[in-house]
Amino acid sequence: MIRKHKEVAICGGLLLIWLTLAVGCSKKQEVGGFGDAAAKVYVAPGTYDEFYAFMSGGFSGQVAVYGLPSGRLFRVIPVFSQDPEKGYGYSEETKPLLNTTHGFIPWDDAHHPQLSMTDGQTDGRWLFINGNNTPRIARLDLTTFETVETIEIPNSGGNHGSPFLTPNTEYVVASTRFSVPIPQKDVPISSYKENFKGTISYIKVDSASGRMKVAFQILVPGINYDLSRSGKGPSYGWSFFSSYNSEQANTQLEVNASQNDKDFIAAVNWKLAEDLVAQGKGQIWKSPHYHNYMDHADVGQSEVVTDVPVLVAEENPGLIYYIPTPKSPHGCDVDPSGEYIVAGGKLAALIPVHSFTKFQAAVAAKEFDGEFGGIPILKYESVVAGEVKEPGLGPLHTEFDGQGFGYTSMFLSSEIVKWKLGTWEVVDRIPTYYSIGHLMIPGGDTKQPYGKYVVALNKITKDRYLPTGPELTQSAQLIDITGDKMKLLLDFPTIGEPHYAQACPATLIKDKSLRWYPIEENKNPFAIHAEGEARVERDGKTVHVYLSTIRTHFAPDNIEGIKVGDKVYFHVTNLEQDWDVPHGFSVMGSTNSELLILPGQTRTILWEPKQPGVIPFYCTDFCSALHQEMQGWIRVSI
Ligand code: RUQ
Ligand code: CUA
Repeated sequence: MIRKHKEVAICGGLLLIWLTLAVGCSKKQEVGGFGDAAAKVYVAPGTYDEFYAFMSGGFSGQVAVYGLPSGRLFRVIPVFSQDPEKGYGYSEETKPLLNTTHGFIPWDDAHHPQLSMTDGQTDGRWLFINGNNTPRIARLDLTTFETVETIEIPNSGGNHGSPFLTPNTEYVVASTRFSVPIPQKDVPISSYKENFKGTISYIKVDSASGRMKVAFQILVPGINYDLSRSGKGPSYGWSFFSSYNSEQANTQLEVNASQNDKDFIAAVNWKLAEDLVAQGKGQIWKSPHYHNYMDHADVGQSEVVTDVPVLVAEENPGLIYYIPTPKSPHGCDVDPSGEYIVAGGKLAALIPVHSFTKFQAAVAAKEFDGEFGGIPILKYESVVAGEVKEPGLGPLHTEFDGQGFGYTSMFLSSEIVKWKLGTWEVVDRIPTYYSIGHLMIPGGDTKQPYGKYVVALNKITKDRYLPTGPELTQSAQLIDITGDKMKLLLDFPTIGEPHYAQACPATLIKDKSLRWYPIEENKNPFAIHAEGEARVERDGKTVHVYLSTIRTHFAPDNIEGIKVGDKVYFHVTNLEQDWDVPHGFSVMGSTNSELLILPGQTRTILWEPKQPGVIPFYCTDFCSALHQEMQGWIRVSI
């Protein structure tokens, strides 16, 4: 399939490139010749995968959990999107997680999963992921694989550079992809240069509970802050953000934001920022934002937080430096030692690698090359450690194997290049099918990567799978990196659009997995703890049905006395105390979704009967041989 012109859009950037080249889709791979690949990905029935992989669903607003090396999909976890399969975002308990200052928002664009870390290593406790559209960060609990918290990021236009972590999960960061007037005001769009700003936010994570709180924000010049990594080892205390549109263009960015030879990596001294805020140097801004969390009773709560300390970058010398970086950099990655900062200049013909040691020396010697928005720009030559020459086209993201090599995804030339840290020479390359965005090595952003595989996360899969109409699946490709030459092992489809993914050894998570919620600890105010407590209570036009489920019946299963116009809340408690025995609940004609109630849990759904009659309800999850019998009726009268 040769195409003369191929229009490609880079996610995360706003770039359209007309390529008069037959890259990507033209180089269909030979079939066969995979040697022992099948054996390497075969996980025999009844045995486990070595790694959990958490892949973002992109515009599905979800996270998908896969096993590696098999590529088997285990679970889809709803985060920013309502999910009728699980009743997430439909049940009264989970609806608060989707509250924002813009109202109830049942969707977002989830890009970058990030596993919590202790001392720069994955600890298997939580997974964070950003919502790009209505700026939010979510936290998932890896004992339950459920979303337990969301926080809105105030003073932000597009939360892309997020939620990258500091090495002990002290903070998750969030940076503005789209500069906007901050605080918001009604101004001409053409006044971008005077009025538009960005923010870089640090969200404190409580080390015991995981609870998030916006600790402070830094008001920065109005350019697009794209991706980030934190320093570690010698660079601990700093974080690095790629940026583009240093042209500050407000129209036709594909041309106008691609003028400058170099944009910046912003190096932020977050330890200093912490001190400045502690000294009261932050201005307290009134910036209302929602903080939503599942409380001790597993019931969602929303609170509005208003006060946010804001540091103005240009008023606080030493807080931020700009490192010139070619050209419209996208990825920004720090190697395991913490010495090297690698940028993916998506329009650059090379991969620039900065040195933290040189950066510090350049700052001390004031080797500046002017300033931008009051922030000193360092000299490129003073900071750059080396350049990976002729890597291919469209470098985006880099991960590390812990053996001294970097692996960079090349969007335009659809390949992964492997290069050596220190000598910067390209040592291997492998085609991907097609248009790779992110790539992921288990632990590839940590101090000690687990290595073994690199997973390519591809945007386009033309001719790789059975066709499914105009939209084809997106996909991941598993590549063996244990030898000198990378070897393709497996293709597998993914949900939504996988931007980033992270993986860790299954042993960090699997033995902590919760099997059921202990019923004696169920503090939901509408929970019942035994079938004898099941009942119907009326309070004016509101009816509370305290319903229990256990194999294989509901109690009560004959409900009378409901009237047209009532608001009926079904509070369904699953009394099972056994692994993998959820029950479902649905009512004919419900305008809401079903409920899926995990063992020991209570979930509530609202039903508003519109006409008289006798309405059936039933269990939607095949729970035993008598699942078909698990049903009941509700009589509705005028
Ligand atoms: S971004 S590749 Cu958020 Cu690179 Cu998608
Ligand atoms: Cu309970 Cu089917």
